[in-house]
Amino acid sequence: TYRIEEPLLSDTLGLSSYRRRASNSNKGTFGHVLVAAGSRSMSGAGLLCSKAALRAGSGLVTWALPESLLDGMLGQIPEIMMRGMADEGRGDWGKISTQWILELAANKAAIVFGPGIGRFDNDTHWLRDIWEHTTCPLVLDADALNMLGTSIGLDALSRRSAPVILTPHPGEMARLCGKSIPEIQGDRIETARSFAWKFGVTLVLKGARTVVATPEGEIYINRTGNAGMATGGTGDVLAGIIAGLLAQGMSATQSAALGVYLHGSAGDRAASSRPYMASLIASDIIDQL
Ligand code: B4P
Ligand code: MG
Repeated sequence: TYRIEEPLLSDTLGLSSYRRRASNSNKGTFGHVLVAAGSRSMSGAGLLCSKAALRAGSGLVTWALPESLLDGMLGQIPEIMMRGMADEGRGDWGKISTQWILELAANKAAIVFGPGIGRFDNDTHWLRDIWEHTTCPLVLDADALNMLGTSIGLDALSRRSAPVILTPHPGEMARLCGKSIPEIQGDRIETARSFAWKFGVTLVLKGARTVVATPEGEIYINRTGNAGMATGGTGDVLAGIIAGLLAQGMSATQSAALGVYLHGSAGDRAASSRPYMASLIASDIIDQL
């Protein structure tokens, strides 16, 4: 068991190399993230996730979203590219085509799926298509986690050659592993460790003292962050940060553990710059990255 502290991070998780950028680098050096996120009532999740991936340092970010939301989102973050998917005006992911998403995924260094996508009718095939036909690291969050069991099947997870990082909060973890939230919270480390080990994934069990468990059975416990972060959208920010680190070539373990640490540190800075942490909102975390 490790505690994440600055000296340990510098030595083992690559924080020191992350801080340096070679002077002759270009945006291609730092990878291209595909964010598949947002739906009519939760488009902000895609904005937060995309902006966080950029602030974490990825060279490029493309946000894929239902086409009817595109006009309202254009220009909100001038630095990101957007691609709209034909949605027959529905504003959801029900009409997603395998070919469309695979074309978008083709040249990406990391993909993050799930923030704010909601549930939709044909959600069983497309996640499996992505999982089978793409070769870059995948971050699955929010409703992508809720559809995991029916689309890919947990037992198949370990057969993917590129890394898979799952970022459940305790409620999502309960659905994934069939335990109750009190059972999970009663033994967060063992819950995370056994799931990551059994299914060959990197698991980020969120909440105060987020636990990162690796497929090899290692555990990292985060000490940054605060209760001001218990507010809508902060999980979407974390998923974007982790994908942004993956795109820069960090391993799944580095990206998950360092991402959780940086997310909490930025949250601590955001809280300390306000008289009451209650007023912290997810965008403040991005601003402090
Ligand atoms: P959803 O309605 O699915 O919430 P969401 O859209 O996923 O929100 P978001 O993406 O912003 O936040 P997330 O939790 O992903 O589900 C919320 C429901 O899930 C709750 O009503 C509850 O039933 C259950 N649930 C969630 N968290 C729980 C918990 N800790 N205990 C029991 N039940 C829980 O991401 C939030 C981010 O903020 C994470 O990175 C997290 O680590 C961080 N954070 C939150 N509180 C923190 C704290 N006190 N200290 C440090 N970090 C904290
Ligand atoms: Mg969430």
